Amino acid sequence: MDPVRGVDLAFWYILGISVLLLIGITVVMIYFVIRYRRSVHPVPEDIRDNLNLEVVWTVLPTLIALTMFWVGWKSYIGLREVPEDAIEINVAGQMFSWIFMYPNDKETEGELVVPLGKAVKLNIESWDVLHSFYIPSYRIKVDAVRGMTTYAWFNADKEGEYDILCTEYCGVDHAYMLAKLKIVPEDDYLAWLETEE
Ligand SMILES: [Cu+2]
Repeated sequence: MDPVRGVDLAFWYILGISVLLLIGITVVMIYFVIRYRRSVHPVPEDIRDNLNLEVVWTVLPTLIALTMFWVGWKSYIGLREVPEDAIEINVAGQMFSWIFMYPNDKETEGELVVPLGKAVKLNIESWDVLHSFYIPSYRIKVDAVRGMTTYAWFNADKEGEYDILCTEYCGVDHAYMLAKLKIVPEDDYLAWLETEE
């Protein structure tokens, strides 16, 4: 499944179930408060053991939690399985900017340009402390760790400009560690790739 759709599906599924439970529990709670108020039921009754009820309230939430896990797991797999035809760009985080390195050794700072309609794999590293590479529009957020290469990928399916942020507090200018993702037609990308900065 497309990663953006997968992540959104997991989000809305879990949020939907949470809202249903909130409404259900609140309605039952209000009903019980009124129905069993002290003026009507002054003496509480001690009720013990109801096997059927206990089985239901154990099995049902377990099944619901497992479906949440399944939806989340499917979306996670979508984020980790990179299409084979993806183009690869290396990314380095440093205090306080993102550096992008292209296959032809072109290097940019604060600007990631990719061709429209391609899957893009980003190999992410850090040159100093912990950073975290974040593109909200494509639902990817992966730590940049010194001495270790992590990765993320996205489907550049819509032309435009998108925000890139660092989302791991990395020092005084962390908040300014911003970059732009630009998705442009492939011809523009190839021409851009050959220009000198
Ligand atoms: Cu940072």
